[in-house]
Amino acid sequence: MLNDPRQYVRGVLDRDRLTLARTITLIESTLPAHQELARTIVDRLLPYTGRSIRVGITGVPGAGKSSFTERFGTMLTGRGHRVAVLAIDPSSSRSGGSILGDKTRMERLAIDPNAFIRPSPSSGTLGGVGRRTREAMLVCEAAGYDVAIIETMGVGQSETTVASMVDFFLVLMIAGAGDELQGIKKGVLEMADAIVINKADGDNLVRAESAQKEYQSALNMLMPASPNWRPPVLTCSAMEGRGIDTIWETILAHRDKLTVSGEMAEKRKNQALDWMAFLLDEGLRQWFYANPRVREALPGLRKDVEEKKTSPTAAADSLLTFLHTKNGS
Ligand SMILES: Nc1nc2c(ncn2[C@@H]2O[C@H](COP(=O)(O)OP(=O)(O)OP(=O)(O)O)[C@@H](O)[C@H]2O)c(=O)[nH]1
Ligand SMILES: [Mg+2]
Repeated sequence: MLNDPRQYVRGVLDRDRLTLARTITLIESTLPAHQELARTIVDRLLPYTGRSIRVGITGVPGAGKSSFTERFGTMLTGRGHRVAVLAIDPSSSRSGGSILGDKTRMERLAIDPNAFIRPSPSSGTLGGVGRRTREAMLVCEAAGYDVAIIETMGVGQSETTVASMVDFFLVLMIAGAGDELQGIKKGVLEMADAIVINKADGDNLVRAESAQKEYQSALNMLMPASPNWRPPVLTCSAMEGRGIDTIWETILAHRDKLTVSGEMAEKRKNQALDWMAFLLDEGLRQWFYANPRVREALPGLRKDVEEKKTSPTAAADSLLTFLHTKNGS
């Protein structure tokens, strides 16, 4: 591995795929030296970021996220865009099996010179998925990708994390038996800029269209997040390639409306501030637990609380007093 940040910065700006991949590997690394190098590189690339359309995609396993991304991504590269796909994959850190699955579901995109696909493991390192994915996205933007697709499976906090770093959050659904709203996590509807019912093909077409109506009426009952955008419910077939262009047009219309109203700039600004607040929380916590006096006193105080010798409040208070002393003293 190289260790001169300038080489990485130049390589990324020159759109060299290998350097891009290596930079993301540094971002994902848990080694302090790599983390520091990554921080320097990302900082220097920052002026070249922010120019992509950032699209988040979520959906239950099997909804067709990878198939959709394949269609959507190849349509975009066909129109002259450069597309980066960052997939947050809970299983990739385990076996890599599902990366292989995705490679086969994204056969064309995986070999498309104007696309860059990168699965990112969802465990480890400071800031978790949020930090790695956000920084990987920034680096891809600096490498000239003008559409960034962040794909996540609907697990844990990953939907909220992804929604907080994109311009447009797309929830991919499939028509199921019975209550169409079953299985959708509360809060996900509120985050959606559009809901798309996939697999609207063959025998499933009628069910997809009735699901569309049900979701639309559910959405109509919610207060839209923006006065200028009512999240639509669309249908598509990733398999047949139907409805994919309408989704892109919807994303562009959303961007245009919110750009004119000033909401897009506001959204990105707030995302940056939220991100800073998150990093501060994270850093404070690390700093606190690294304090030698905290480390020394914590086990005893935990025990005292367990045995009701002291109250949780008193224990926390006495630990927090250590913050008034210099770290390490
Ligand atoms: N009929 C039909 N099948 C589809 C469509 N899109 C995807 N599928 C099928 O649905 C299955 C799941 O598709 P994936 O693209 O792997 O779904 P995913 O959401 O990425 O799944 P995970 O990565 O496991 O979360 C595959 O067998 C696809 O062939 C579609 O539009 N119509
Ligand atoms: Mg997938």
